[in-house]
Amino acid sequence: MSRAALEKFPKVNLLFGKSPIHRLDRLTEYLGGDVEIWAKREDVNSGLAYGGNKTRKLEYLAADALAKGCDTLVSIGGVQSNHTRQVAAVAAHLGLKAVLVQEHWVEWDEVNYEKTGNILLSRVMGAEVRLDPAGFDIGFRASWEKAIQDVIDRGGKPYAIPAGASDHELGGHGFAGWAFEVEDQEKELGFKFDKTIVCSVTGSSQGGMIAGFAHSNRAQDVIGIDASATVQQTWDQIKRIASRTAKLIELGRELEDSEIVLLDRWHDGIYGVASDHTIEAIRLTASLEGMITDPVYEGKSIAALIDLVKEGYFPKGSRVLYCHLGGQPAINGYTTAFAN
Ligand code: 5PA
Repeated sequence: MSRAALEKFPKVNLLFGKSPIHRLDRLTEYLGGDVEIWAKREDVNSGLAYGGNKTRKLEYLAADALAKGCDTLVSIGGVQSNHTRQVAAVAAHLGLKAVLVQEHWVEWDEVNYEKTGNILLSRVMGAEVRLDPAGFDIGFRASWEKAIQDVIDRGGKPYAIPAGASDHELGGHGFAGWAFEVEDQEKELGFKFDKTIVCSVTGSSQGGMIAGFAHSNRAQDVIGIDASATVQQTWDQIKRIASRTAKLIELGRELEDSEIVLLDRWHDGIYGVASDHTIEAIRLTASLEGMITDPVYEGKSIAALIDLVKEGYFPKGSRVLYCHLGGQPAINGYTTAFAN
């Protein structure tokens, strides 16, 4: 039921196709070989400015924006937001404008933090970038409402996209589709993954997966790794998005709290800054696999995966799917974390 219901929602194609799944052989071997580690790569899902999880979500929001005749995408994130960079790319690709509010979500004292990485790419793509001093919060913000109003005052037609394209009625659709895509790829591979690991902050990557996997009662096998350090707010938002998406794609039942699994040991106590432990996990994965993860999101979820395997969390013989959500451009703002 769910898959057919999802297919009724219009989307614009922004991805290359199915994102690739492959085995991380050397990481698997390094961790003893009892648990097979695989990755599904949203970091290479699109040719639009390095892609990432938002590009998949934006397939649905962009279709809605075009159907409504909007001419400007308005969104919000931190200075090194991957999301706003992907909004800028989608706007450029579709011939729309983009207004991006970039808040001071992270205290990171590095000379080029406000000039390099994601924010540089957004500027290159022609987005209007507005720096704002407000701190980290995944909720709705006055600066974003103001940016929307400014577009109206200028005679434009804004399409409002909340942080991470998450708390929006179409925010969970992209990753509900991701869950169905995994099930198709599992048929090709000839086996099913036992668990999925995914980083969560604004919640619609995990929330969408939960809504998609719930139809085959696999939602609780999605292990969210919080990187917000405002864990309850993220949990609540995942639940809200998963429930809304499940309803829209006609799951036909309510979700249980036990289907929302969010672990809180790897956020390093703060959004946007990585502990030495996280940096070590980033280096380990990069040196064994050539797979790059970032200090804000994916470094924290790969650290969690490594620790969980070491701790024996997954039974012997398990196959674990690490969902790589992108985010590498931000590493350019964190050169001092890798200086020695
Ligand atoms: C982000 C989010 P959700 O926000 O869907 O929970 O995904 C978390 C996440 N990995 C995981 C990467 C690389 C991400 O970029 N990024 C935000 C951004 O502004 O970039 C929304 C916070």
